[in-house]
Amino acid sequence: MALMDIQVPDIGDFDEVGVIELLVKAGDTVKAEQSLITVESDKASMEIPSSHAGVVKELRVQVGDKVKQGSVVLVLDAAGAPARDSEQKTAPAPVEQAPEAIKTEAPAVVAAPAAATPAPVVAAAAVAEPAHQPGTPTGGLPHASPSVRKFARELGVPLAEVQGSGPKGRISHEDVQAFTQRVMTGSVQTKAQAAKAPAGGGGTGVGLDLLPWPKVDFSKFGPVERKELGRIKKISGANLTRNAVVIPAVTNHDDADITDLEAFRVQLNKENEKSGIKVTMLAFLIKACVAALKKFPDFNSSLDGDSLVYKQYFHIGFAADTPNGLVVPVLKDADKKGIFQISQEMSELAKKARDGKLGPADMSGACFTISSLGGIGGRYFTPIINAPEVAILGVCKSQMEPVWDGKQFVPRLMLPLSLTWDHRVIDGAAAARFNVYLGQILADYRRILL
Ligand code: CAO
Repeated sequence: MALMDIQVPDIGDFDEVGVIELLVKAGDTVKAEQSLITVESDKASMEIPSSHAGVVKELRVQVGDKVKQGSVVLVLDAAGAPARDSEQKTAPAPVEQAPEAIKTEAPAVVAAPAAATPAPVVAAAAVAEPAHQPGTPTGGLPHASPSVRKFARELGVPLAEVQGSGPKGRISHEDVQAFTQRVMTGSVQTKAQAAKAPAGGGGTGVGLDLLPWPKVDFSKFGPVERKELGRIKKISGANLTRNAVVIPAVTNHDDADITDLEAFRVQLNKENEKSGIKVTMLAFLIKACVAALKKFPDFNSSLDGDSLVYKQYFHIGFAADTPNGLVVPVLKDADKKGIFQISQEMSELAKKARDGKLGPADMSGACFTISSLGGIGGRYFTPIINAPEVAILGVCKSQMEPVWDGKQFVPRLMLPLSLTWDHRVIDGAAAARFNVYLGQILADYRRILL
């Protein structure tokens, strides 16, 4: 047995470099000049070749280690291996260099090894030649030049899964690009993606590979003040983000003619002035939504894995704006309550919300949510679904509009409706029907009896 330390040769301008890839493992048979590890400085990466042929006895470096000239890469049993031609000296093969690095000297040519590093000898200026020739597989590594390997590493492409189009299956830059394109379009899955994909097949596992959040020093542009987000904003923010990202949500906009309903509401409030209960448009909307949920039960369901859970109860959440942030109290069993009771309970819940006194029971169990900005203004908006509900109705301020009645334009009070729905559960046609039905009830409330 002729054990020898294989050391990092002279690597030119670079003092210390990081190990980013191990190309061999203990037990591998390596040839002279075969690449052993890849190292990377801030300017370039290069492969460190073996000065001798033999069998790897022990690796002395790991990914993440810092190495420099003379660091022992591995212990090699060179017994019986043909000695390397002493004239054919081994240089680290640069993988890719940043422009500044190219301007600097290539790794220096050293004629003789330093005393402390007898084994490897560095020779020849840096060249972009691959460390491995096509057709010379190295310990099971795919055939690819160092620059192609670096390119694949940067993209996170598993090179072993790329089909090479070159001689003897050599992988080119174009092969890596084509593979990446196929993965991004979903026509191919990497093994890692396939392993992560849910049972039953769905999903490409591409994931949200988002850019980091922009970090801006705003004080550079003018005076600023920093305030911590409130507790409600922190909690609702996390929920809203999940719901916005996970749910394939679509919003249908429509208008409902509430001319007669508003007149009825005003009349009711006049008649019942002394009761102290103010009937709101939202109460009528809640009742109308219950009727629509009964007619279109998919809207009163929740996704649970591959199943839909259909609720036999009708609890309606309504978004309430409070000084501390947005909360959603839930009006329970709306199907069993009349307009007066709904108006009264809503006003109590809204007060509790503003006073910050809602308990968890007041805010749980909703089947469907209404978010009304009608008291404020605006035309349409795209509310975010309150998971695990599958739809939400956004309502804006009603206004008089000229509506064509077949003969003439007549002034009608029109209520803008924005229905956001989960496309995994509901189709566009069903959403349009839901909105149309809602509009019909609001235009003629007698239809709720049908
Ligand atoms: N069109 C025109 N006027 C409307 C209207 C509509 N769609 N809805 C309400 N109004 C009127 C009311 O009639 C009332 O008028 P009067 O004072 O003359 O009677 C006035 O606007 C104020 O109503 P309100 O908003 O206080 O009452 P409400 O029952 O409509 O709503 C509540 C109650 C709790 C939903 C509401 O106060 C609220 O908090 N809304 C904001 C919801 C929200 O923030 N949604 C966004 C969520 S996404 O961030």
